[in-house]
Amino acid sequence: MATKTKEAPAAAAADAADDLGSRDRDLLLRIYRAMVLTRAVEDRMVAMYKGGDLLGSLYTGHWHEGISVGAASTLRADDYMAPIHRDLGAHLYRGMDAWQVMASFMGKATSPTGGRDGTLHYGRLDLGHYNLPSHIPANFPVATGMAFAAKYRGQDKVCLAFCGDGSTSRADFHEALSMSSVLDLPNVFVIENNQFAYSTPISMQSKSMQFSDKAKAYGIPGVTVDGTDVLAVHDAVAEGVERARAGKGPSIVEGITMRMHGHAEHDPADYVPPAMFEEWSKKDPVELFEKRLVAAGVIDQATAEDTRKQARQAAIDARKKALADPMPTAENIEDGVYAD
Ligand SMILES: Cc1ncc(C[n+]2csc(CCOP(=O)(O)OP(=O)(O)O)c2C)c(N)n1
Repeated sequence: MATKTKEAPAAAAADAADDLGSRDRDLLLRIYRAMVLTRAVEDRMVAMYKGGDLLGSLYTGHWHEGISVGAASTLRADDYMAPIHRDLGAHLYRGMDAWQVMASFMGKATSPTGGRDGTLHYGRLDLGHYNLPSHIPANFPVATGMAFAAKYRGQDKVCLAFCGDGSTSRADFHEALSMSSVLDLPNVFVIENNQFAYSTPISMQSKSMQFSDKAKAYGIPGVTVDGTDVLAVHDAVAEGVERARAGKGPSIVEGITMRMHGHAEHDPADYVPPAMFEEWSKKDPVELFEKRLVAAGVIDQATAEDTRKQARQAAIDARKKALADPMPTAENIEDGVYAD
């Protein structure tokens, strides 16, 4: 089965003759608000990292908002998701609270794992969000298992899994794809191509022209889209979700973007050529989508400013709550860690 590339040039973002009028307005607004909130929360968390609020390092998804929110916005509430460390947007879109993520990075007792996850590996099983395993992309075989469980139980649920470009070199990626494809499981696998796996550039990671080409090995569809165009991601993933729910098996969607911060906030990313940052700074997915909504008359400038103001306040309030929350105590620190 062929892989294809869907071009969605940034110039289209400001094109007044956009097709936004034919789309669900409420969905567009939900996507926009989630992207703005994600950026505000991550900017706040960077400040928190610098200010010493957090226990460990901080992994962010600047310029990944189009992929994480665009993909998550295709799911039903009862579907499953196996996100990675760049996918705050997917968590927030589907109901995770910003303070819970902050509480996780602080090891607080009120975080979804009660402070037991080593700060980064938060999830919400009640929302269908599987906790990120440390070893990447170990979430892919788990996503395959979740999809298998749904199919076995006769449920029409889909499991959406995310990984980075570097993760596609690992065995678990191929094992998951192999099993999911041969059993026609209801998976969509999203590859977040952000140009680097820690300091390794994509040219040293793969000979494939595009990461979605890896779909060919498994006889499934693979498509590459502009990951800074949230609607291009949404449409490509929606196609995969529809296919998966109809029992036709998995597919791969690659979104191309840039990791605009270091691997984590402790990493100054000196190995990235400055010209690359310069070039990609013109493709901020949040800004591009906002401009597009304003140009098409879906929102006006005042609404955009208000949305950003509210998101900033929500991030400030989330920090206050997370800071005030308690740490686990010596008496209960081992609860939930070991199986009885
Ligand atoms: C098996 C394994 N090896 C190494 C690591 C350390 N590590 C965490 S993220 C990462 C880079 C991942 O790159 P990529 O998959 O491209 O995702 P990105 O972080 O760029 O979004 C590495 C090497 C790990 N978590 N698991």
